Amino acid sequence: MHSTLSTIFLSSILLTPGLIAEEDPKEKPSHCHTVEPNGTFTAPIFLAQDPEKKEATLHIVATFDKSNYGMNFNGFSKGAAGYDIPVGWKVKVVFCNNSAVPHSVIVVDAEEASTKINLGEEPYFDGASTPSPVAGTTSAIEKFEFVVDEPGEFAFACGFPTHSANGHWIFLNAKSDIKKASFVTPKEEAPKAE
Ligand SMILES: [Cu+2]
Repeated sequence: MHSTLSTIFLSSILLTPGLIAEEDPKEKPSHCHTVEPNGTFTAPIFLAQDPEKKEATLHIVATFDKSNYGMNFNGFSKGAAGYDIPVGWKVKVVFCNNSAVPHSVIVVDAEEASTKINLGEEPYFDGASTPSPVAGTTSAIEKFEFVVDEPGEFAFACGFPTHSANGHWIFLNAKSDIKKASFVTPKEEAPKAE
């Protein structure tokens, strides 16, 4: 199902120090991860893509680790990481909440993500949210897809009130000068608060 390219990408993610270190799979098995035969857990592939079809599949996990009090996607918050997507591409999102606290995903303008207390129910692009972004969902997997039809700086934000303003968002940059999608992480992660 996944291309070799994605596998290489996943390897580089798994080598990133600290990204999944706070997970203790023995104590807290995650339905958002794949259980390997030896009992270890593998993180989902955050990005798979087919540049010929102009399609990207994103796995966005809420409360991937404990950072930012769990208000993170894929271990990142406050727009510290995110996706670069070429304009015109279809984006298929698989959202998984790894927490008993409600979370959701809605695409909004980047500035709204860090300032608005309630992001509402209307995503920036048609179809670009989980089914009930304000209510959110607990421990569920939800899917949605949309077309990035204009360039700009957007965000995958949690629509549960107050979360996004408290940092529960990663960026979505729609670019007309790129030919491939990427999951962009900071080169050096700032030390996480204990
Ligand atoms: Cu949230």
